Amino acid sequence: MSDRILHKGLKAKVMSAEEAAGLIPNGAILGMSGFTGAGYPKAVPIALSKRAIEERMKGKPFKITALTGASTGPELDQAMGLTESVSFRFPYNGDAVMRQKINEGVIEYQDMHLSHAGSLVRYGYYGRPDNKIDFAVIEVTKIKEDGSLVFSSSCGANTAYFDVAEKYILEVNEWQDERMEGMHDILGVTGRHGERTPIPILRADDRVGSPTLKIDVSKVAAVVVTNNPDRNAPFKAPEADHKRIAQHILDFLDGEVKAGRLPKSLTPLQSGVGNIANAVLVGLNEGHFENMMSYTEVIQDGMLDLLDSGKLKIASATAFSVSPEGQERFNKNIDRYRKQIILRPQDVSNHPEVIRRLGCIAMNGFVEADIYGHVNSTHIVGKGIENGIGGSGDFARNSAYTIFMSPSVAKGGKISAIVPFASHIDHTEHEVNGIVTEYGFADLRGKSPKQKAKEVIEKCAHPDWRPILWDYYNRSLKGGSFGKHTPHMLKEAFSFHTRYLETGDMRPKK
Ligand code: 0RQ
Repeated sequence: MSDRILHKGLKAKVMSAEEAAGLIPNGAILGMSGFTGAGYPKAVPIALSKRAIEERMKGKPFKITALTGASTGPELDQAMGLTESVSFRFPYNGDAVMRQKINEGVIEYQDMHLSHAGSLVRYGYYGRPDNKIDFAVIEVTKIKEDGSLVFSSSCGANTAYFDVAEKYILEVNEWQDERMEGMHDILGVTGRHGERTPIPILRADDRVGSPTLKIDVSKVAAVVVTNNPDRNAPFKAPEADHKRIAQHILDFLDGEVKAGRLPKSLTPLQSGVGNIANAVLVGLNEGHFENMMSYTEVIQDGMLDLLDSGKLKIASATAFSVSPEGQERFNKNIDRYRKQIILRPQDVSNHPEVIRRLGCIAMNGFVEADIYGHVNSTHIVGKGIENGIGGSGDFARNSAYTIFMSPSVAKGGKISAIVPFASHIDHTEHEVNGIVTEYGFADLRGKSPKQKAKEVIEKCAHPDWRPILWDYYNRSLKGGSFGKHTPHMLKEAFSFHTRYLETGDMRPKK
């Protein structure tokens, strides 16, 4: 028996993952923990996938609705994608198999701002006619004597799922370090529209909630003990282009400090996931900014480096996304990190009110940006989803600085990340104020669309693509007397994309 389950009544609910999965009927709506490969349930989803196969062999259907915090790991999205045991996925996916099934039209997916997810679920948009969901399936580190829960490596949308689920299945993961207790700051954003009160976070390091979550233990249907690692993927050492992107951002921030618009400690940093974001953090660690704070959604290795060097005083997020080496370092120094790291529910970590108040600096990756500054973070040629908007929209719309970054080309130069018209727009020119590639930083503040186009083409586009983009822009500007605010030729606006679909290359034939 696990010594992580201290509540007597809940000890009696321990069963195998297969038995727990057996409680879940076909068509059930599950709200699961998990965010950026951290803190997701690892045994019940595998058991559900096996069950789906068994049921199908008996000629019976078996599919569930999978709601989570954000991305999970192979035990959930890959297994359930492969077995097609999910009918609807929400609000974010980063798994390649699940992505393929979504893009093949086998699984329905709604990609949603992560700060909105809990509220939408509480309003019943993903639930049964009575607005409830069937099960919350949540990974925890520990169940205390009074039945309160110590969350694991992510908080995600757990509180919302506990609020609306009829029954709970808890996975107690002994792999998670027990000493995480005290790192979480749980505050439910539960008010109905029009009845909400302020979230009293005035600084990134404010704690405003409770370290554990008290639940109604009578709703717990099963407790499953696991001992499986999070999906901790290694980071690549920053490539030359990533380092250049990072340097452009650091130079820009330097300029802002010199201009008196930012303090030397900057304002709280939000940094997306991935290798470019990590390169920026590495750059910050080598730079001269001190006493920084972060108010972000994910803590990755670069954040740990910054905490270790003392340049970052505090990291507030909703989840970890560290490498295996980062995990080791985390466990080794956990007593110090507990004072430096705050894990919050995603409707608090990503809340527009707090982000706007703190004046965050948001830095996220993009798929493509257009010459006028509209950004596509999610869709390949406007149709296939890559991952999802994640928290990028929450931070982009509300931060003091909204910076998007990407290499200037993809797929060996066949794709330009700068296009005439973004084929899907997640972030509009109204909130995007910086676009960065290895070639430079386009500062879009205080500029009209035509002025932005010049900045984006000259600073960000790959040199091979600049004449092609100028040709589009100049010909757009010529026609008639109307439409000189944001010049376009609608028949050609997606010519880069249509060429790519026809030939596998966005470049015009010579
Ligand atoms: O494809 O994997 O087949 O090689 O897209 O691109 O360059 O590896 O970049 O991993 O940083 O991801 C926008 C997707 C960038 C990410 C995005 C292809 C490219 C490659 C991935 P391959 P890279 P990254 C915090 C905030 C939205 C969510 C967000 C993202 C693959 O940053 O998901 O910001 N952002 N969340 O080759 C066709 C193009 C392409 C392209 C790249 N224009 N056309 N393919 N690719 N550009 C996190 C959370 O909220 C949880």
